[in-house]
Amino acid sequence: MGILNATPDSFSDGGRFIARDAALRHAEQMIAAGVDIIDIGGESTRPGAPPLALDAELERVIPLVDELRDAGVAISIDTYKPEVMAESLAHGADMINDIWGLRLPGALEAVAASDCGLCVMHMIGDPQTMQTAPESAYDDVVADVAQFLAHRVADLESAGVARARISVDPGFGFGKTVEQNYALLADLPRTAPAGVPVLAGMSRKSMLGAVINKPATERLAASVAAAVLAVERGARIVRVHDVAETIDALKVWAAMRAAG
Ligand code: 7PJ
Repeated sequence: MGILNATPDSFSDGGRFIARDAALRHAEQMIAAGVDIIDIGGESTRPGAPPLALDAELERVIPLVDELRDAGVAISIDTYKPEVMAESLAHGADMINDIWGLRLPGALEAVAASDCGLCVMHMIGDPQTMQTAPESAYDDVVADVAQFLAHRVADLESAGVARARISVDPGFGFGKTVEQNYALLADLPRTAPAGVPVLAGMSRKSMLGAVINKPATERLAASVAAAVLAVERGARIVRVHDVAETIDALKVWAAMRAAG
């Protein structure tokens, strides 16, 4: 899964066009590199980021769905807003990736009637507050995340969502200390209900920066390593910025697996 930021336009109208154009070129590069899913996100959910207005998010995301839905790869939308989910699905998106795990009012209803794929992520608090006190938030981070994800999958199934549509994600960096993030990576298979595919997103995150002591722009090798470690532990989808490099690394992993 390649990350496509449908990000801000620091300029006015001309800038908006340039930003969209840049996003499309980035998408084309990821497709040429062999990406399977493009994850379009309009709102930054980094720790402390302010929320984005609905209209602004729609304006960033929907034109990209229109441009990319026939590009031959699956289109995922990284949103927690039910209106953005519904509108994206109406425009042909294939998957909804929700950091809130479809817990906000209206989210389940927005996806239940479609047959889209889903990613249900674990997070405590919200992006403004989640890093406030992660060290005291869990009894046992792996068991607590596993229990949360198992409950969400059960709730979705009760609401009529087929289990085959669901993937789960422990939510690296969302209300976790560095040590808790690595505990989740080490024990990744234990975070998911049996048979439900795991999505892992560690690309360029601070859990990597904490180990190599480098800024986000210099975390390529660490991100690729993290993706390989996640896939080795059973992750079926890795959410990454650096698609070409990650695919190369996973080809080496796959060649080893095929021989072993
Ligand atoms: C994740 C995400 C993640 C899923 C973001 C960033 C922050 N969706 N959206 N999992 N992270 N499913 O990329 O640094 O870890 S936004």
